Amino acid sequence: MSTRTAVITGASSGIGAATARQLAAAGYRVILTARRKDRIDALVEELTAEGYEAVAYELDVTDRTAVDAFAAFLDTFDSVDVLVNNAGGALGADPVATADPADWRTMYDVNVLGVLHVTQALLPRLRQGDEGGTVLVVSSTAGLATYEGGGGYVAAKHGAHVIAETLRLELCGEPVRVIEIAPGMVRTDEFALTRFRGDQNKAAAVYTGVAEPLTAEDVAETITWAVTRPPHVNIDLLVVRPRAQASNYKVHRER
Ligand code: 8X3
Repeated sequence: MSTRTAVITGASSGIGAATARQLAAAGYRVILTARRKDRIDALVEELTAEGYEAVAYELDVTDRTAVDAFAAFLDTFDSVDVLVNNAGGALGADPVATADPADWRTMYDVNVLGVLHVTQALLPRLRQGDEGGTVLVVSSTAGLATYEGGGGYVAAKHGAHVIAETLRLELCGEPVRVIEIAPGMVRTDEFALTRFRGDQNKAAAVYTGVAEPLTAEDVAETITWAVTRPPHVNIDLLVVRPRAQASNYKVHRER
């Protein structure tokens, strides 16, 4: 059997990078995409040195022309079996009353239209796999419930959640699974820092007193587990939080 291929967006750091490592270890040829080519080049070098098959491709998922060119590039591979839509993020934590519409637009672009672009462009290939294809959306618990200051990010992640739900209905009967993984509090190098525009104190405060937020590796394990189930098993939606977080609101913080 030929090597199965997995495409991971947002693979330059955090959950995306950890997922690339774990899917490679699970036997996939991994195609890493991100805007920051130097980061994915370094990761590809690391994976290649370990004997895995890995390729880096610079991609901004909000740029449809670039995404279509990426899909054409994938024609050189014999199959495209798994798409992990991981690229995304939050900008700001402002209330609806004062939030900057430009931030909302940016979040909609990457978290919703980014998923739409790559999924649409790769779907013809994902439909062709011998064992069927997998579209996985890394959404968030913000895609399932809101919180004050979450508005723009929550709206966008609800959009990503709706793409997964709708696509699963529309593809029913076809050999393509649609999986949604919704992580809660995950401490990565960049998520909170990006959200708070580089303010280290605000970013650190998100995790203050939380003994063990999830790590990128924890979420990547969940993604890898869902992807490696037999083709007839579709993990529709999996919510994963740290033990210290019982809901978006209820987080245990040690003093
Ligand atoms: C991240 C979870 O709680 O910051 O997707 O919205 S939260």
